[in-house]
Amino acid sequence: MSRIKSTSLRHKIMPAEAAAALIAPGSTVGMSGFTGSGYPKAVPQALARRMEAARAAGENFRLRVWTGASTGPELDGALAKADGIEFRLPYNSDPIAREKINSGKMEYFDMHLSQVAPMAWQGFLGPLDTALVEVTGITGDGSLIPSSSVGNNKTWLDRAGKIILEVNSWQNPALEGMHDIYYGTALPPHRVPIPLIRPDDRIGQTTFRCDPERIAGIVLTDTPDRNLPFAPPDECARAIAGHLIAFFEHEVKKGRLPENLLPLQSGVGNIANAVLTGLNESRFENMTSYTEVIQDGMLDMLTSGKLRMASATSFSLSPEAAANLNANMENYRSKMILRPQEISNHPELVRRLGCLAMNGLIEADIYGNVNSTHVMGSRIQNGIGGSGDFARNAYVSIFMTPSTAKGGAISAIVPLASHVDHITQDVQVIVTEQGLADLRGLSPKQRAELIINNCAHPDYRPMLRDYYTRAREHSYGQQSPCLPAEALSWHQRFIDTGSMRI
Ligand code: 0RQ
Repeated sequence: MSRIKSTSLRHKIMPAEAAAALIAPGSTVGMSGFTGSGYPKAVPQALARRMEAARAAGENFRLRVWTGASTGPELDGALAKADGIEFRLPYNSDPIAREKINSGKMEYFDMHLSQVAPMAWQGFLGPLDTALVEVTGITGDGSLIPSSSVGNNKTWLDRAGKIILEVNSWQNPALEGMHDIYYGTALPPHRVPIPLIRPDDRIGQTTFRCDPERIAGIVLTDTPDRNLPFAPPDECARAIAGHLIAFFEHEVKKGRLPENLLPLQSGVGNIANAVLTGLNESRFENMTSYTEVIQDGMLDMLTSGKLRMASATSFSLSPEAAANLNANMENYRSKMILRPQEISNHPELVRRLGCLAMNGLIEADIYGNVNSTHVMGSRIQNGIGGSGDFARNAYVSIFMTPSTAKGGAISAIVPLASHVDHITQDVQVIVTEQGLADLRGLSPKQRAELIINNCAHPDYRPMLRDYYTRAREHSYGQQSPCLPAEALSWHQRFIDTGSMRI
């Protein structure tokens, strides 16, 4: 209750069940949440109980769910388990929801994360009935103090017919002041340049505005974010980090990067985290980041002082790192800025700042086309997330991966990607534990030689070379030689090895 300073709003406090009852079957709900941070926890679970009860009574209760990015088991997990999500955007990493999508029971619109808010404003996504948003508190004038992610909340709060808030007292009240909510975006022809020149510029306000008339309910919660541990960097991750840091050193020596590099963008997952650990142990100083997510490695870099500041839209921390952040929020707050995802991932800003984009992949082909999303071309893993926002607009667009998956049974370097998220023009560097391929300025054939020699696992190089040689002989054209039928049959091996869940 003390988190709600606006006394005129306190009468709207209600149990999660009552708030869930305000959401009608079939409606569209814009929920907070980004990489397991700042998502509503109580109302989605109450909704899941209603969905289960409806199903037991032979009724259908499903929702259209929009978020910032991935959430947690209390939201995506609970709703998907209750078969309650009819349609989902823009990113998912929940295993139960993934199964529903891949078994054809849930429609999924996988989007560039920077485009969600503009597309909602343009009206292409349809009306938004309810905003369900976790906040840290409500100020005396009714403004909302954002939580551990900002995501698309500004847009949901402005556009939804009604608003349900979860005020989570687990979130540290000292988060107040860390956020930068920019209200200057507009649709063409009224769009103007975004006045952000450096990663640490503040261009907005620290709170969300919110129309009190549309607040239909407020639920008090005290539940932690989903905080998953990171694996400590193994030999493979360390090797990838080593190649990348050597590349950065080379670029500095050549005068193509400044001594303190350029703003870092780092994807999620263990490899990305290991690269940050490597950078923390490197000779680089005074670095900055302009990224989506602040993960453990970035927090460590802020602690050591190697990273001067971090700009993002959310946290994605292990339980230990979350506890450390919570205990030392006062120290970290001045070095961090959380922004709406349309700003953290904005192509104009990524291009202007010259971000060094470092993202993961599922497979890359020998010409440098990257598949980030679909196993065997059809089975979604997570989604494109912010990788496209950054890759196309980065100063250097880097993709990193172990050279094999599934214990060595599958090569991450293939003749022809079974699905393409990032075309060859958007992929400038590929790095595996085997080595790094700097593809800038190279033709497709030159790229193929380099990727096979530098990035593929030695076990797979002969097969890839054999494919490439035959492609050179039999291809219709010699710009990007290929044998399409045979290249795609390469993926048949995944089934034959028995290592895929089909
Ligand atoms: O499956 O869990 O069943 O074993 O894919 O792979 O090795 O855990 O790798 O966590 O780094 O994720 C591309 C998915 C990599 C991620 C991707 C299987 C593998 C495993 C996951 P299992 P790992 P990571 C900013 C940037 C798109 C979004 C993005 C991603 C599972 O980086 O989602 O970049 N990227 N956002 O076994 C078959 C292959 C495979 C394979 C891996 N070649 N064939 N299966 N797998 N390679 C952040 C946001 O946007 C929020």
